[in-house]
Amino acid sequence: MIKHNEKLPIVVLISGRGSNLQSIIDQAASGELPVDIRAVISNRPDAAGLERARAAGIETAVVDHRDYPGRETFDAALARCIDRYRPRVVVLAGFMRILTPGFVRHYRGRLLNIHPSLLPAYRGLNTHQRALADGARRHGASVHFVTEELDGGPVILQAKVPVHPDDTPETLAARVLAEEHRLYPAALRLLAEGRIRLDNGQALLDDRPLETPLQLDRLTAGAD
Ligand code: NHR
Ligand code: GAR
Repeated sequence: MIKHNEKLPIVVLISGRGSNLQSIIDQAASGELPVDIRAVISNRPDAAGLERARAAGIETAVVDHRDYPGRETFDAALARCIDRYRPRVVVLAGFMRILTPGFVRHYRGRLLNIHPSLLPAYRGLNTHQRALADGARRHGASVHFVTEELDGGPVILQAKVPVHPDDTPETLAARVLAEEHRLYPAALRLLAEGRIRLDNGQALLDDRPLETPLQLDRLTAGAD
């Protein structure tokens, strides 16, 4: 295994509140997470997460999708903006625009997303509402490599939460979000340590195929 002692340079893409961004900022600041957040980029000028980045002294940029005639031109501008910061990894944290195949290929193996469901269940939007409507008993969040297939790339790490009989989409979302705030830093640490990579469309952990996603509770229990 290759040891990486350098901090992993990342750019974080957001569209809104930025609470996942905050969890990454906090763990990076405390030294628990060896990443260097080079910039935070939003497609929405009013995203609250931009203020979180500024408060932490991190560079921010806005690439407003409404300024572009279509997805290809928006994605090209977004990629130009990202590449000025030379990140090794691009982190989608509540980023709400579907990305074109060309963009995804440009960052193959270097693009991560956190999705509020136990993938492959509930790809796409409104995941909490759909889990409740189905009477699901377990729900959660997943960190995955982004591929051309929406929410379909290899899953690295998941966290599960119970669904309570009296849950609303809001109470369930809050329970999942609390886990997300532990999940994304844990996944980024594996990447920063050089333990996880994408190879031929498959996630490898310590150079072996990851047959099933890692689970956060087992990871923090200290399997090694
Ligand atoms: N792009 C690709 N190619 N592959 C993925 O897996 C992606 C992606 C872009 C974003 C995040 C994803 C999620 O975690 C993500 C994964 C937005 C939409 C969506 O329908 C769907 C999934 C995700 C993010 N967006 C609408 C659109 O037309 C806009 C919605 C809005 O602006 O509120 O792009 O859930
Ligand atoms: C999170 O729950 C994240 O999983 C989800 O949006 C929320 C963003 O919160 N992402 C998506 O739904 C992507 N389509 P945050 O802005 O506070 O991190």
